[in-house]
Amino acid sequence: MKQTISFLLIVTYSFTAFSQRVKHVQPTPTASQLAWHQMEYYWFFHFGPNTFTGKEWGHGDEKEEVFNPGQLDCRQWCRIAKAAGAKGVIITAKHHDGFCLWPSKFSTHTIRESKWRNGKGDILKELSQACKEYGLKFGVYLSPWDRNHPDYGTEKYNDIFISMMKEIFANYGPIWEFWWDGANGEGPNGKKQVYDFKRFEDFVKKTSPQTVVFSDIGPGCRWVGNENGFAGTTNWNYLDTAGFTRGAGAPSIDTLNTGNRFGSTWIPAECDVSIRPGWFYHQEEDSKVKSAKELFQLYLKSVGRGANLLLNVPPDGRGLINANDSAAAVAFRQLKEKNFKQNIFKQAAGYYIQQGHAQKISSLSDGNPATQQIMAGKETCSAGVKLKENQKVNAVVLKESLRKGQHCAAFKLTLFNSKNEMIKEIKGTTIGNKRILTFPAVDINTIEITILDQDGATAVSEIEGYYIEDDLTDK
Ligand code: FUL
Repeated sequence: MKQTISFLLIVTYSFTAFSQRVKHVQPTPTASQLAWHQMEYYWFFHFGPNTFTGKEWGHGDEKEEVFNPGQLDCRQWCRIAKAAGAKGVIITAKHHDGFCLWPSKFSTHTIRESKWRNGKGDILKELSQACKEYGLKFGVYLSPWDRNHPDYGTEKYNDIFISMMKEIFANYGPIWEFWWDGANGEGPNGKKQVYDFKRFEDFVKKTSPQTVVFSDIGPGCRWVGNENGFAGTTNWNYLDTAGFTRGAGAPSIDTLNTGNRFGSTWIPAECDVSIRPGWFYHQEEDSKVKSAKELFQLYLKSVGRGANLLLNVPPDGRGLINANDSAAAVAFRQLKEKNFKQNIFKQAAGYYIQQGHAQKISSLSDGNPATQQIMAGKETCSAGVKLKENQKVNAVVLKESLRKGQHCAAFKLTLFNSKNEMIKEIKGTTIGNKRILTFPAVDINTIEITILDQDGATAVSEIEGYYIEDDLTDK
């Protein structure tokens, strides 16, 4: 009898421990993904034959000689990207037309076949070097869809794709992010390709494990489900990928936009959007470049919702960034820096209240991402930052430390004035790397967060308050 009881106890204990473990296991980011979150904002360069033919999707039969950027200067691209506050760049090494911006041995449709620099030029080389000079991360977009390659639509093309990646990693690395576009149509012979993505993934993992691979379903980061630059106001860094494929078989647009709360893999969202209507440069769009204020709105809807912003700024037919684009992008940086320069709550007194018990803390206002406040319960704990006097505030920035996962599912912000009167309450769902909330300006001295729902315990690393130009608040 005694033996049966202890057996039962052991079984019950083990089962409980096991189910608790199962319940609490949440994916966490890799070191490269954590570093990727810190990148926040970087540039896309769409460049190739389309720049010269006016197309967005080249057919792959464009003559190589159309490609001739007489004044090409990758240092100019990087100088402007840097001046505009971007932390890295990603270049279309090969778009759907199959034209390679490096002299690949595995294609006869490359810059080597063009007249540009007598076929001796190499844009990946020039750009990767310029990135090193300007302290920018270097990333590569390589379209699996290829409307030129004669082997497209056959198993041999999978070998070709691997060989091209091999060339790129060997000659132009380190590659910080690698982009596989989900678009997949027919090749020159009318055939569609069955991609061996498992092999592609294994190849990158083995060759360059620190590279973050973008696609509809990662594995490094995911497409956000639209090309307007908006992440969901709920934005989980988790995604379920089982049963899904890239392209037509990807999760729904909504799922890509918000992620899956209980998703089994860490695959954060990246918002790709162009500064112009098209991805490639077209002169007739020179007057349609997004303004600094529009870019600021995009920033609020991407980085301000915990995603990264990949802004496309396409070089023109001279091989230079157009003056309209650089003016708007640099003005955006200035707007961003000016308006988020002064966290009014920096060094403010901080507190944490757990079931009525209050304690002083400094982690939420010390400007140090390494210090955090762990929010121990749902609706039972709050944390705040408090000034002596009221200040005008119309933007709050929350930061969640992601090292141990993303936890907050719903929160409430309560804003008080120095008479301890409640002035405003704002509800939100996820926080993630950064959550920016804007609202009509109020005079307050306290910002308090209460976690309404969470999985695990949210680690809030900062609560910041700003007064930004009124017409910059979220539209
Ligand atoms: C899409 C492509 O079809 C567009 O041309 C562009 O490259 C965009 C970033 O991705 O899927």
